[in-house]
Amino acid sequence: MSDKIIVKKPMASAGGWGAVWSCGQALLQSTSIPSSFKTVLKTNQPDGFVCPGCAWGVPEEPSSIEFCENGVKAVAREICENRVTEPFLQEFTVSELQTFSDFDLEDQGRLTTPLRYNRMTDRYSEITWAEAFKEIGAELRALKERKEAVFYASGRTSNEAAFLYQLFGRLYGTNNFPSSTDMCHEASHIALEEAIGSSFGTVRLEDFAKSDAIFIFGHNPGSNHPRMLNELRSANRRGAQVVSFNPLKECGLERFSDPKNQLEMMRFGSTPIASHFFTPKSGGDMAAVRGMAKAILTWEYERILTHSLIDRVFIEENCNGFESYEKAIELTPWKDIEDQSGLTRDEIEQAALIYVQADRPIITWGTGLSQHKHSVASLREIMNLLLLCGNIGKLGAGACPMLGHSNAQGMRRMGVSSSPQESFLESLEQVFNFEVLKDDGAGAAATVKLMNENKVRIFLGLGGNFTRAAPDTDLTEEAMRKCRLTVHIATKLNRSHLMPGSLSYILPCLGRTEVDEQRMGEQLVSVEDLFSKVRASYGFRPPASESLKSEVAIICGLARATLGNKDVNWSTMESDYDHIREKIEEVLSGFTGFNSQLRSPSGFDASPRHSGGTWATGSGRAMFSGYPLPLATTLQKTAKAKKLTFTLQSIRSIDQFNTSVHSQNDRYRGIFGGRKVVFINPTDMRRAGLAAGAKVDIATISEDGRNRRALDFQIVPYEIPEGSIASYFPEVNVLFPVYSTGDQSGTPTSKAIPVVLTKSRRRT
Ligand SMILES: Nc1nc2c(c(=O)[nH]1)N[C@H]1C(S)=C(S)[C@@H](COP(=O)(O)OP(=O)(O)OC[C@H]3O[C@@H](n4cnc5c(=O)[nH]c(N)nc54)[C@H](O)[C@@H]3O)O[C@H]1N2
Ligand SMILES: Nc1nc2c(c(=O)[nH]1)N[C@H]1C(S)=C(S)[C@@H](COP(=O)(O)OP(=O)(O)OC[C@H]3O[C@@H](n4cnc5c(=O)[nH]c(N)nc54)[C@H](O)[C@@H]3O)O[C@H]1N2
Ligand SMILES: [Mo]
Repeated sequence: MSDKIIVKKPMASAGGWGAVWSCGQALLQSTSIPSSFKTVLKTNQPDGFVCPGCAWGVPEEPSSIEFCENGVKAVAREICENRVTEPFLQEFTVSELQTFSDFDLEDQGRLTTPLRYNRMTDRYSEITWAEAFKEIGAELRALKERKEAVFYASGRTSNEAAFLYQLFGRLYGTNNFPSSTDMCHEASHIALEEAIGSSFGTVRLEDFAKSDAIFIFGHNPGSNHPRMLNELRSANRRGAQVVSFNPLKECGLERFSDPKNQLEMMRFGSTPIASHFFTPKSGGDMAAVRGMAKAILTWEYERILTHSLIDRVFIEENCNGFESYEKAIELTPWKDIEDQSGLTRDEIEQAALIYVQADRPIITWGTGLSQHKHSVASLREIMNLLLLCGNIGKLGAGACPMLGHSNAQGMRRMGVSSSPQESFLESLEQVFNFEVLKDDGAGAAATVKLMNENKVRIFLGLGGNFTRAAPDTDLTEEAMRKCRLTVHIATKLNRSHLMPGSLSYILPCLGRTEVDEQRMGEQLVSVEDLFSKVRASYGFRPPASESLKSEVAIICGLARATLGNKDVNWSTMESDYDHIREKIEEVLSGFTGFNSQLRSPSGFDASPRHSGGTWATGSGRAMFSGYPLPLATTLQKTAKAKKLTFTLQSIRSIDQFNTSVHSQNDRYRGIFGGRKVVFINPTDMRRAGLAAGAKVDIATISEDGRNRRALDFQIVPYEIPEGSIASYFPEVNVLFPVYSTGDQSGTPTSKAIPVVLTKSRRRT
């Protein structure tokens, strides 16, 4: 069989009939058509469930279609008909299952009963819930050094489960709560908290309709937040500017054909989205944004216009640190700005002009900004630019980190973090009357290191796929296997489950679409979107199996078996989730009347909109920063001189949700039948003597002497800046060194590592 990947022209327009067809395909493969249609129509409806896809919001008055292609795929995979059965588990050893592709593992369908790993037979087999809880509880109790346990969580989990999970962990005595956020937007939370005293974005969904300039830094809404394209389309139609900063000209930012717009669909029409495309070098955004501010301040000093371009009153009344920021800008020469950003002064001034001419600019950003070494500094620079013109706390303007998982924001607010706010911990102590560990625990990358050094002995995973999502796949897999105990709460089989510690369990849980029946009746859970809106999620489908438990019930079962019902009555919490929400209300401000507010059809805001005046920073004022530009935008400064050396970034396709890969295609980028590709600039190809379709091996320029290689990737000529290459996550995670993390954030630098390409030796 040929392993040639078919490469076509990238698409210019996102959405359209392609999206409709793709939804249809996903549903056809899931379960009976009427049932799956009925389910999909419940997505993001007031009486339905919150989409388990991305964290984009839902309007106050939702239409009957509030889902996108990604949501349909996520739902279709949850409601599939396949089940992991005992005969299947007896047929294959775990070593044999490791040879399955990620797709085939998930394709076995829903997990239905608790499973225990047997080292002698190298197989998982069914056990009862009582056995699972008892045995895991005993192991947890037996661990003397409680900090040797980590509680990992993925941002899909509900607020209720997240809150109980961290409460269980902290009562147990650990401070290690690594999460998907550590690999995603941790830098955003830190930068926002430092700048304005709140870890979350300042924009509300309604602001998009009022904004007159939307700046999109380092994310790809066409693939990753498709419902955002509706807002961008309306923005374009009313004459607002949409400005993209991205090394790649991503399809959805060029044009969008709205599947909900009958006329556009009938005519095969589409609407242009971005008015301007700036293509910075990888990691060059901080320089570009500084350049924008430098242009604005230069015009201001030269009094080019009669009115002030910056908001002096806002700065005076609200901010600290303006002088050192001004100084940092003055000390940054245009040459450095141009070199590092890869943009000309002309281009940067053009962007600056759009920014200052706008009354209500929004700046959004994605992992293209949050997964670099200097991410926190870059994001502070964006916050500087917003503060400079008083654009925080204004309707239609502000900062908007494009969080990924549907409850990434809520999960962090609920305290699933290895470095939560001190005020949160103090509040938790008071409400539950116990002493909480105050020092920071290990994030995701640090967890891998600690597991490898045998300093973490127990890994609990609330969803997610840690060994595929984390960097350094081989090292992470080894690390997981070194644990004494690994426990995964999951809906479907994935590769992390196949790296068992000495003892290992898989605990199957309900998905979002399913009815959650507890002692006091049917339960609802809550989820917070990236606009700080908290909404209720009601499951309505019969569970995939009668023996499934909810995430909340599993956490309560584990906690009870480990700690008993003494400090917290886990049984009461489990019986009626209103009791959990009562406690959340006591711990967190912003959740007053949680239970009643949650039942209002449009939900409620978890944090009030900034209105200036008081800021929850240490100084009580919003803070400018004055970081110097980074010396280099990848870790290996010396690397760029060499001929076949590139900065590698990892990206997603429309047909995956993180480590769940739905198909081998990326129709937007014209890739069919495989994902092992390297997108590369044609000039670089010529220089390196590489032809389109050639196979290359990618090797990391490692700093620790470890060999990191990914073999047989196909060369695809692409519009990408020279010196940068791109490939798909998670296939290339084997190349990303666990030591290469963001300053302050600890986030793996998934958007920039130095690598070398060599022609593959294997004949194709
Ligand atoms: N279909 C789908 N939807 C998803 C997900 C998924 O896997 N699939 N994942 C969800 C999750 S958890 C998340 S966090 C979000 C992720 O959403 P995104 O942040 O959009 O994620 P990526 O696909 O990794 O895309 C990163 C983008 O940043 C650009 N980029 C890379 N480096 C730089 C840089 O230095 N500067 C600039 N300006 N741009 C850069 C890349 O070219 C790419 O367009 O999506 C969520 N939604
Ligand atoms: N190189 C590179 N690495 C990256 C990134 C990158 O851009 N490049 N992105 C990073 C980002 S942004 C993120 S957010 C992380 C994602 O890291 P994770 O959140 O750990 O990964 P996911 O792939 O989202 O997790 C998928 C698994 O979740 C389980 N699951 C699905 N639904 C449910 C449910 O309802 N309950 C439970 N308990 N389990 C469920 C299924 O078993 C499924 O296999 O990866 C990070 N890793
Ligand atoms: Mo993410």
